[in-house]
Amino acid sequence: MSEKISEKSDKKSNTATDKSIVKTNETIPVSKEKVAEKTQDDLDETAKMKAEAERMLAEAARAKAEAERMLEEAARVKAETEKKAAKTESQSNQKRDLSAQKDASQSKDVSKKIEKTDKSKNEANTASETPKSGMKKTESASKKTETASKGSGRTRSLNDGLENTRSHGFLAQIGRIFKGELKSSVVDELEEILFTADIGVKTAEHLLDEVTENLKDKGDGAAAMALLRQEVENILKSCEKPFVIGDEKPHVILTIGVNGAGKTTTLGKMASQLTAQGKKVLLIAGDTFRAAAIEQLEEWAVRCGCEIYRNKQGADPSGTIFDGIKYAKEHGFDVALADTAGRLNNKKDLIEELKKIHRVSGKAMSGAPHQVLLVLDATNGQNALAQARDFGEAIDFDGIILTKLDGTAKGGVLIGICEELKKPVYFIGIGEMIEDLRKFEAEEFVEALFLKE
Ligand SMILES: Nc1nc2c(ncn2[C@@H]2O[C@H](COP(=O)(O)OP(=O)(O)O)[C@@H](O)[C@H]2O)c(=O)[nH]1
Ligand SMILES: [Mg+2]
Repeated sequence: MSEKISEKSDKKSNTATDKSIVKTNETIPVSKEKVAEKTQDDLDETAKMKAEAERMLAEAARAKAEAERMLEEAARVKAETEKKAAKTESQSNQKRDLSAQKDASQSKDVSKKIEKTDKSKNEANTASETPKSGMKKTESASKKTETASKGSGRTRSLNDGLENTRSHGFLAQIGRIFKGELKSSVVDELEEILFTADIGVKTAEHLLDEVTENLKDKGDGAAAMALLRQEVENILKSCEKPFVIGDEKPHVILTIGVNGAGKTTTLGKMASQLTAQGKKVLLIAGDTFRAAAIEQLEEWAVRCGCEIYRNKQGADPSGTIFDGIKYAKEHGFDVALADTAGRLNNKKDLIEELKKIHRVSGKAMSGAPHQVLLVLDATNGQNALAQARDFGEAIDFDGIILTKLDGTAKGGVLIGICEELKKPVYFIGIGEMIEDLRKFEAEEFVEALFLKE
């Protein structure tokens, strides 16, 4: 009988009844192997479930990145539409401002106006020299900008981004001495403002020459301001050029610039924008100097849902970029964006390293890098110009990106950069968001710079 039951129990599968389980328990000593087999099965099953869970997690991360990318794209399209509407609004505001200005200059209350001009000049000096006391003014000024440009999307942001430069930069000072009845000392004052601005001597001379004649002959501040605006626009237009990604696969872009200029952030923003345009983008972590720099770029790769080619900290930057370009070539990437370090032991080492990276890129792919972009920090003012000269002597860069225009009154440095370097300015940075990296458009920039509040 027990034999029979045992036989029956062997034949039975996992669906055995309680009774058969009892019987099986009785035969435990002979089924050790089976227990081991079952344990192995359980382990396999757990491993399978773990792999599945990991796959689902990865899938969720990909979906999240895609959703973020789509949100950013939607924001970009929205901003673009709003920009068009804002442009129309700004043009009609400008017309209104011009006629208001004309009325004001015809007013007979001359002494009152001179007093007002002097008062606002003093206020401006205090604001730009002592940040603490200037704080209040900046706050109220930015409130004004907010109201003035409410509802104008992309243009509002550019207006906001240039608020500091507009309110406290050299153009604001010139605006004040040109307002109303002109003082006899206006030319001297103009000269002083221009030569102490962040535009460099050459540009200061150029602007002074253009405007002085008008002041001397006609004594017309509004006309002189209009002339200055036109001249600034001419200079800026000379460095406006479309940013084009060539057909090479990959089109390799190398960024250079001092530490902290904004290279890594700018590359992350560019990668996001290009990915949103449907390009297959590879970020190459060529700044192997600091682990944080690699991690920073990695975060951007996650944000934009693009790939990153990285090496360990301390690895040879040229080798890393060489391998990265090869990888991009082999895997059909449209664009490869290579980051570099901005600080090595000294300036000479840095320049030598960049030259080597340049050479080695050409070995990884003939013609690479297809563009070298110099990233400059606007808050450095005249120093940004000096850096551009230094880098330019070592590497023939193709274009400029000027970052951090939002955090400075020295945005006028862009005029000096254009006039002196004669290189295209492709992008400007006015904040830390992806859409804060903007294509540089001279007309829009001048509009925001000369906006009346
Ligand atoms: N406000 C502002 N900050 C910026 C801009 N571009 C970069 N930054 C910040 O500047 C700092 C240095 O940037 P990073 O990309 O690390 O510079 P890198 O050393 O040249 O790679 C970071 O905190 C960035 O977030 C910008 O256009 N506006
Ligand atoms: Mg960096």
